[in-house]
Amino acid sequence: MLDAFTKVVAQADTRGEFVSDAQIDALKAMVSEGPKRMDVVNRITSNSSTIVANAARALFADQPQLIAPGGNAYTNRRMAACLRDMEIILRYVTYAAFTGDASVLEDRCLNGLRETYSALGVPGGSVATGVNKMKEAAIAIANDPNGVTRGDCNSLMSELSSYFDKAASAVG
Ligand code: PEB
Repeated sequence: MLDAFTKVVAQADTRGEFVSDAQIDALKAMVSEGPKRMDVVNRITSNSSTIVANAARALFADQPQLIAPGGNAYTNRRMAACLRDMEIILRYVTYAAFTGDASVLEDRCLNGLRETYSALGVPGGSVATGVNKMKEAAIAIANDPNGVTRGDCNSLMSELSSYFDKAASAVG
C-alpha cells in the first residue's frame, strides 16, 4: 500500500533518481489542499450508509431482475452480501482519497474481484452500475458548496471520480 509520497519515492528509487522539482511541486499542492481532502473523506465517510442504500435502491429500480426470484441479490443473504460489497468498495475509495493514491483500492479490494464475481455468478456489470451510482451520490455530497468555505474542488473531484471509475472498470 502506497500513498502519494511513498509512491513518488518508490518510483524515484526504482530509477535511481532524486525526487524531481515537478514531483515536489505536485506534493506541495496536495499538502496545501489537505484540509479540503480531509473534508471530502469526512463527508463521504459520515454519509456512507445513505450513499450505499440510495445507490442500491437505484440499482434495483433500474435492474429489478436482480431482486426477483433467481436474481443475484434475491434472498436476504444475497441482498446483505450485495450491500456489504458496495460498502466495502466505497470504504476503499475513501482510503484512496485519503492517501491520494489508488494502490490501497487496487491491491486490497479490486485485485481479483472480477474473477471472484465470475466464480460466484455475480453480474460484474451490475456491480459497476452500483459503483457509478455511488460515485454520483458521493460527489454530490462531497462537492456540495453549502455549509463550507467555498473553494475550487475540481481537481479533488476528478481524482475522486477516478477511484470510482477504477472500481467500476475493474468489475464491469
Ligand atoms: C467480494 N462478494 C461476495 C463474496 C466475496 C465478495 C468474496 C463471496 C463470499 C460472501 O458471500 O461473503 N469480499 C467482497 C469484496 C471484498 C471482499 C468486494 C474486498 C476486499 O473481501 N449481487 C448483486 C449485485 C451485487 C451483488 C449486482 C452490487 O446482485 C453482490 C451488489 N456479492 C454479491 C452477492 C454475493 C456476493 C458475494 C449477491 C453472494 C453471492 C452468492 O453467495 O450467491
